[in-house]
Amino acid sequence: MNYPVMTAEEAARLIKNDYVVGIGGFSSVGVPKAVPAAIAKYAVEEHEAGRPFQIGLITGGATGPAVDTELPLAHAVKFRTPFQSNANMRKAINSGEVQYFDCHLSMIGQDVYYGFLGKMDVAIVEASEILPDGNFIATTSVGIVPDLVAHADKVIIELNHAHEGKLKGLHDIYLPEMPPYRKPFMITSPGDRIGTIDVKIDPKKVIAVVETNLRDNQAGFKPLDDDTRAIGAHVSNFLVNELKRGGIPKEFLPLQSGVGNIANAVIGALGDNPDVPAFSMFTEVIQNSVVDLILKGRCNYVTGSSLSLTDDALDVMYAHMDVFGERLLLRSQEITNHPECIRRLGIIALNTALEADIFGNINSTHVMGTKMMNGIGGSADFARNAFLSIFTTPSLAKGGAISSIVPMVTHTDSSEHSVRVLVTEQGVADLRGKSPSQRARLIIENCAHPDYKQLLWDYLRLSEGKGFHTPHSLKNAFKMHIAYEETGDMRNAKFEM
Ligand code: 0RQ
Repeated sequence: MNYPVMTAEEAARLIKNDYVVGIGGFSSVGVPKAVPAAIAKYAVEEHEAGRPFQIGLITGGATGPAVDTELPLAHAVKFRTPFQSNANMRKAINSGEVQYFDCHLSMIGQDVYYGFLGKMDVAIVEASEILPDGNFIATTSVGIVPDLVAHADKVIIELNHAHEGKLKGLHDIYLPEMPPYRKPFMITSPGDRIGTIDVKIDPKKVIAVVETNLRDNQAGFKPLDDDTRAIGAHVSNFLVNELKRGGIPKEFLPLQSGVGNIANAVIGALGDNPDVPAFSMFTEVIQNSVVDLILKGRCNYVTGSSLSLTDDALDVMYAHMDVFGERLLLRSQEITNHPECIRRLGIIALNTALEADIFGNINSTHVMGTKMMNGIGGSADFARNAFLSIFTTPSLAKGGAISSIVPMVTHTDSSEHSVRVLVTEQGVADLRGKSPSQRARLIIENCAHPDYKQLLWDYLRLSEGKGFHTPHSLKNAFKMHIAYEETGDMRNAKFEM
């Protein structure tokens, strides 16, 4: 196919002030890197010339430094959706410069093609190969790329030679029909294919191809500490006990694991526990620990929307494509996170909280209820629909000045109705079939840090016996948070009678 080839700088000039731009990529991999960085430079030039230049960004999820560092530093972003995990973008969001619309990741692709987000002027996506018919092979993620190229008026493709010839056949691309004509997704086991290996595109839309040779440069993980080790051990022991008592079928069930250090450590711990059978994963982000587990035969199969791997882990995968080619599949996030698939397959979902309240409500996104950390991501897609939804968090943050177990969360991402099990380094609270009062007792006893147990018991006792189903005291519910803001330590909270 004879698409126009040009430099990133030339392609950047095709983007106009006020454009809505779709950016491919997911969990900071498979992201176009050269054109967004060139747009940032172009924005600075435009601002220096006294002309306005800001664009709206619709992405699949986190989009890495070329997008989430360079563009906010150039003050070039008007709005962004749906998930980011970058200090510069976070700062721009929390200062009010960027309007941020946080959204369940299973829904953003469909929001695009339902037209809920309006017209999209240009999509910029990364490809590892352009096929003779003009369609292309994606790179290390799928995200919402099929939706973006279907919906955008025009498309710019970054052809990244760093992955040339390595990824063909690893993708399963499927774009659902519009309701009321949508059909069931015929996925009854994690490896079922329902689509094509390439992304279909109308060749008339392609206005530029920019050639690159750039690795994803994904950041590594923090080394395991005692807390993450303990959380991993609690989760795996809990699942082994469930298996023994028949709470989980003897075949075991596919796992989903969230993003970040804790999620990566938990999956590693599950793989290391000989009593946990070799498992499959139906997840959103494939992190480093999975590569190791596949090679050890501890993970039979993994399907996700991105290979969120450090370069060395990706090299290990590329060196063993005979193994990974049979055991790994990348899909769009609408499929990996779809309630239909999650419920049918009976996923065991493992996600991370910033804070949990004593009744089991989870805040994964808002520090002190106001400052955005990353976004809800796919956590609630999985939590709401899983066979078993487990949330983990260390019981303390900021050196102990914050208790992650609080009377009332300052923001709710996954509610008490979705959360089945809460795990901290202190222990496990199995919340299934328990009333709010019973849940509160279990969470305080099993999950709260000893430094905060008495405070939380005091809170519960203040509110109990007053005829409430959910024993809260509205005047005291945020006293711990207020104590942190005013004195720098939640332990200074004083409840009113
Ligand atoms: O901040 O590094 O400045 O000290 O939060 O905490 O312990 O490093 O945890 O990397 O596992 O991330 C929930 C953010 C956890 C992530 C979250 C501070 C703490 C530290 C990070 P510092 P850790 P992790 C599907 C799943 C939502 C999306 C999701 C997330 C920083 O897991 O974004 O699940 N989840 N997607 O000090 C104030 C508290 C705190 C706190 C921790 N209570 N108050 N700060 N911190 N607890 C996949 C996708 O969606 C792509």
